[in-house]
Amino acid sequence: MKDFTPNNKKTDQLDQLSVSNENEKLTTNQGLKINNDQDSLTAGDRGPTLMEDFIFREKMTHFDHERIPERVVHARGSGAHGVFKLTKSLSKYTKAKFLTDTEKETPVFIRFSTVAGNRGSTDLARDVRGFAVKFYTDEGNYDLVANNIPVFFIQDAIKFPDLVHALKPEPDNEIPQAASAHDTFWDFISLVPESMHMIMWVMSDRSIPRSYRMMEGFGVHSFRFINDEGKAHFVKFHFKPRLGVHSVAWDEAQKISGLDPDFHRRDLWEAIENGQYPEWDFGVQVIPEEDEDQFDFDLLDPTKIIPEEVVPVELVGTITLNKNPDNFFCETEQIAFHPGHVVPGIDFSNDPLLQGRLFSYTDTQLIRLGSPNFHEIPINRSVKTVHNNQREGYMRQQIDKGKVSYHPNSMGGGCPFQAMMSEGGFASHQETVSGPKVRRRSRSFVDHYSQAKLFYNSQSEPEKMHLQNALVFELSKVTIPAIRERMVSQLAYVDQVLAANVAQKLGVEVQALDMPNQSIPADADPATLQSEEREPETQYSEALSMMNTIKNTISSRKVGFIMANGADGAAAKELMITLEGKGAVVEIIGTSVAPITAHDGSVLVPKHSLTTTGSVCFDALYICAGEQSTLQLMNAENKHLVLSFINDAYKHCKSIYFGEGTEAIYNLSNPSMRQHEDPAIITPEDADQATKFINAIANHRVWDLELERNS
Ligand code: HDD
Repeated sequence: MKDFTPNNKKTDQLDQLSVSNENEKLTTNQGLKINNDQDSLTAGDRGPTLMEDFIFREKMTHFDHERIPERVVHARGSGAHGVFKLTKSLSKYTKAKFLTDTEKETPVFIRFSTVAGNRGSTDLARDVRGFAVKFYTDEGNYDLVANNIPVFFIQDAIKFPDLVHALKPEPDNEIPQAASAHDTFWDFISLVPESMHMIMWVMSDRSIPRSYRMMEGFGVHSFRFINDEGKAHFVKFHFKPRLGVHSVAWDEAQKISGLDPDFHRRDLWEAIENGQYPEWDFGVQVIPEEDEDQFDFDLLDPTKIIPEEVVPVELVGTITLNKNPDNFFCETEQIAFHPGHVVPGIDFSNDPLLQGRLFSYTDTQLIRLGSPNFHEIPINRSVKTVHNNQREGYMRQQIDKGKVSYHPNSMGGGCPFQAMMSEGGFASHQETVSGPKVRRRSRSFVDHYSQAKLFYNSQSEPEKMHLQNALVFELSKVTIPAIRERMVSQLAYVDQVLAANVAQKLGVEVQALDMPNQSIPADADPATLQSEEREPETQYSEALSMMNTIKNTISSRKVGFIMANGADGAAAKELMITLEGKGAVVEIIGTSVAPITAHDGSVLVPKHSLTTTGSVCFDALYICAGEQSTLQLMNAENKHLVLSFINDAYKHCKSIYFGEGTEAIYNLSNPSMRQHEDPAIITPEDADQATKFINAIANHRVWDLELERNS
C-alpha cells in the first residue's frame, strides 16, 4: 500500500521529474527510437563488431560510468521520504519558520546508515547508525546530520581522518569489512581516552538495533537557536521512536548478516509499503546562553550528553516516514547532507567537531557527486527556487536567463536582491569571539570518564553483560597484547569490575595507565594538566537504559508461523487475525515454499521455507497446532531445522508459542525451557494464550532470563 502524502512539495517536485516507461518505445539518450537492442552491429552474421555502432557505444559507455564513489563513511544506508509536523511552537527560542508555525508540514527525507562498512556490507554490523534528516523547509533546506548515539569518539574534527583510518579495514589486506573488531581500531581507541564515553555506547546494544524504526536519533552537538529578538539559546536535538528502542542479540546480528544482510533496509521498506509508517517524536533540550557554564562538563564538548534528568527533552513535533524512494540511486545514494545547511533561527556553536564538519561535508560531495552543482540533483533541490549568480560547472541544470551574473548590477535591475533579516535573510549570530590563536584542547574538555561511568551505571544487568561480552568479543580479535592491556586499563577508569572481567577473558592484567594523553600537546605545562574531573550532577539516568523503553506495542513485529501439511488451519487463522489486528506481520514458514493443505482442507501459502530463513529474522514464533503437522516437522528431513529455529529463538530470549498437538516438538526443544518459569514460552496448558503471546512480543525479549535460557 503506497501513500503519496498530499501537499508534499518535495515528492510533488520529484514526481514532476520522474519518468515512466509504460507503453513507451526504447530510445537512445538522444531520443532516437531503437529498433534492435539484442544484437551489436557486425560485419556479417559472424563478423567483427563495427566501430560505427553508436547505439552499442552509448549504452556501454553509460554502463562503464554507472558507479560513483561511495561515501567515505556511512556508505551503507537506506532512506525514505516523510513529513515533519510541529505540535508546539518554539517561537520563544527560534525564528525558524518550520519550528514556529504549527500549521506547517515540512517534507523530509531521512537516510539511515552504518559507518564503517562499504556500500554492499551487512546492515547488522556492530556500529554507530547515521540518522541524517533533510528538512525541505520553505526557507531552504535544513540538514540535521545526526547519529543514533548522542556523543562522538573524538572532540576535535582534526582527528576524524585518524579515527576513520583506524576503523576502516586495515590497509594492507582490507580486512575486516564493516567491523571494529581489529587491531588498528582498538590501537587508536586505547590511546584516545576521550573516546571512552562513546565506546560505552558503541559496545552497548544500541549498536545492533532491531530496526532503523526502533532507534533514537541525536544531533550530538550543542547548536544554537536564535529568536526574533536575536537572543540565542543552546539546543540539543532528539528523535524518539514511537515503537521504543530495541536491539537484537549479537549472536542474532551475526546470523542475520548471513541470512539477510539487507535486514534493516528490507524492514524499513516493508514497513512503509505495508502502511506501518515509522514515527519519531522530535524533541529539544534548550539551555539559555547565560547558563552555558552551569554544567559539570563543557556544552561544546561532543563527548558529553546533557542528562535528561538535568534538562528534560521537550517534545515539540513528530516525524513520519510515509513514502519509499522510487529509485534508490537517484534519491538515497545521491542525497547530500551537510550540517552547514541551516535556516534563519538555527546557528552553530563553537564545538570543534562541529566546526570541522562544516568544512568536510561540501568538500566530500564535490568528489562524490562530481560537481559544485550537486544541489541541482532532484533529491537535493530545495523546494524554493534558487536565485543567485553562481554559474556553470559540470552538469549544470538550471538555465539562467540574461547577461547578468554578478552583484551589484544595474543591468539586471539589481536582481537578485539581498534579503533583509525581516525578509528571511540569513545573518550569523553575532557572538563575540576573541582570544589568542592556539592549537590546544580546552581544559574544560579533560574529563573523559565521568559520563562513561554514568552510562555504564545506568544500564540494567543484562545490558551490562552484553556490553562486557561485546568488549570481550572485540578485544579478543585484537592480536597485539599491549593494545588489549591498554584497553582494560582504560576500562578500569570506568568500572573496575567490568575491567577485571574483560581482562580475565583476555588473559591480561589491569595495570595503572602510563601513557601519553594524545589530546594534550607534548610541550604543555604539567602544572596545568591536573584532572578537571568533577562529580557529575547525576550518577544514574533512566533514559540511558533501553530497559526503560516503550514496550506496549507489537505493531510491525514479525511473527513466524512454522507449519506443515495437516496443521490446524482454523487455529492458525484465528491467531493470525488477532496478531494482525494489533499490527503484527505474520509470515508462514513451511517445510518448503509449496502450498500447505491444512487439516480442514484450507490452503496456506508459505513465504519462506525452513532453509530460506531463520528464527533470527523474526520477533516471535508460533509452532502451529496440529498433530499431523507436528509429525512432518519432526521427520528426519525437518527435525533438526525446526529444533534449530526454536532453540535459537529461545536462546535469543524471544517468545515461542507452542500450539495444541506440538508436544513432540516442545519436548525435544532445549530442556531448560521446561525447567524455568518463563512468561514468553506459551504452551497449551496456559490460560489466555494469545494475550500472553501478545504481551511477550510487546516486551520484545526476556533479557532478564538470558542466563537461565542459555544455561
Ligand atoms: Fe559525518 C557522513 C553523522 C562527525 C565527515 N556523517 C555522515 C553521515 C552521518 C554523519 C549521519 C551520513 C549522511 C548521509 O546519510 O549521507 N558525522 C556524523 C555525526 C558526527 C559526525 C553525528 C559527529 C557528531 N563527520 C564527522 C566529522 C567529520 C565528518 C567530525 C569530518 C570532519 N561525515 C563526514 C563526511 C561524510 C559524513 C566525510 C561522508 C559522506 C558525506 O559526508 O556526505 O563528510
